[in-house]
Amino acid sequence: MDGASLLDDGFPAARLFDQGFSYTYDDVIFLPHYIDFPTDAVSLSTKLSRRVALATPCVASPMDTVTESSMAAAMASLGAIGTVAKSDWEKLAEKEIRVSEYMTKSPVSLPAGYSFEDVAGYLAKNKLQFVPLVRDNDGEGEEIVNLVTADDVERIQGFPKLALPSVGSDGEFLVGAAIGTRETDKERLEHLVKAGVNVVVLDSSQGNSIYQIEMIKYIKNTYPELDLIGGNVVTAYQAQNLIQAGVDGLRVGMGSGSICTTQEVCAVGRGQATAVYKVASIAAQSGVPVVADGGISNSGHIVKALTLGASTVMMGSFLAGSHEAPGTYEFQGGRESKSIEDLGASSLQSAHDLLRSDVLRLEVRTGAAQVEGGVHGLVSYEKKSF
Ligand code: CPR
Repeated sequence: MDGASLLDDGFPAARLFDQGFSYTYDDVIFLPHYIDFPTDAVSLSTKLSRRVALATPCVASPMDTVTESSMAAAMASLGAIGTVAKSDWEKLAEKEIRVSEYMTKSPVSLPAGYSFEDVAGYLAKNKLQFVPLVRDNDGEGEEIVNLVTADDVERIQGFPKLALPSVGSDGEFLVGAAIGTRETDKERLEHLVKAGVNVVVLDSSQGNSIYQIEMIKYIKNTYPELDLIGGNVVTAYQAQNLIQAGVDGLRVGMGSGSICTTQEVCAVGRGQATAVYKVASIAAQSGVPVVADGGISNSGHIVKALTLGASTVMMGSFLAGSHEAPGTYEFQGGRESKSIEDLGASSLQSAHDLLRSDVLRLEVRTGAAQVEGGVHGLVSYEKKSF
């Protein structure tokens, strides 16, 4: 064998994913490439959909155990985004009712223009647990625009400074929301648009249906300025149909979610690594960003999803149980982030370019290799996922 053949090491993605196997994130591993830049030159800035840019490629799932306002605000403040299910609103018989009718009066308030630091200082100095922020409503009294609690201050001060926050042209945090494809979802969408939603995600495990395609056409006709993410899809054919209908982003995953039984119950789906690679490959030709939805249980899975062509990862169970998720939680240790530097990529675009030019090489990991790739052989060990 000559030197050139010996150097042709590992599999290009196109070959690896064309062998008839359905690979999960754990099944595959990237071979390290060449680093010619410092760690602080790595940028993870990305697009959630055609017109929504993010500094951090992470999305909180529209699940009632994951994303309500706290999670959406926390994700946006870190440069990522949350997608709310807003299900409590749907249960209200009177949808136009004002939030103020549910509230008790506060003896103190601060002007809405106060900075976070000023509000934090005011709460600490006066030993208060919360304070509403108000603005003058065109001479018709004061309008509450926010409520800051001492818990919010403690949490926000503890956030790592990762990236610029996700803020829209109106100066507010970006937020997404999920809707279905029924007639009632059109009314919900109208309220979401009035409330300032920045991106809408269609919620379906099999998105390639006449119902979704009609909904995509309705939304793009009625709200041409609103970015719309369709899905879920796992094949190039499904993706192509939704792209032709007009989506601005695609959500990928069928049966990969931590609480999803689709593959067992319905016998359809796809390994998430294969699904992300196949869909992202076709979506890239139309400039449609891909959200890799579900199956993330450690930071290596995030790197794999993004390197296989996704522009963002959507996470449910990975975020559930955190301070910002609804409900109660159990603390299991701190969290920190890592980057894609070992692949020799300084940005998501350069990772995708390396993948598609066949420079980046992969291999399938056998069961034994997966055991070796995790911590092993220790008497006791507490697993951390990132
Ligand atoms: P994990 O991040 O928890 O693995 O997966 C989250 C994803 O699982 C969600 O974004 C969604 O696509 C999917 N999912 C959420 N709730 C589900 C139910 Cl009740 N059934 C099937 N899939 C679900």
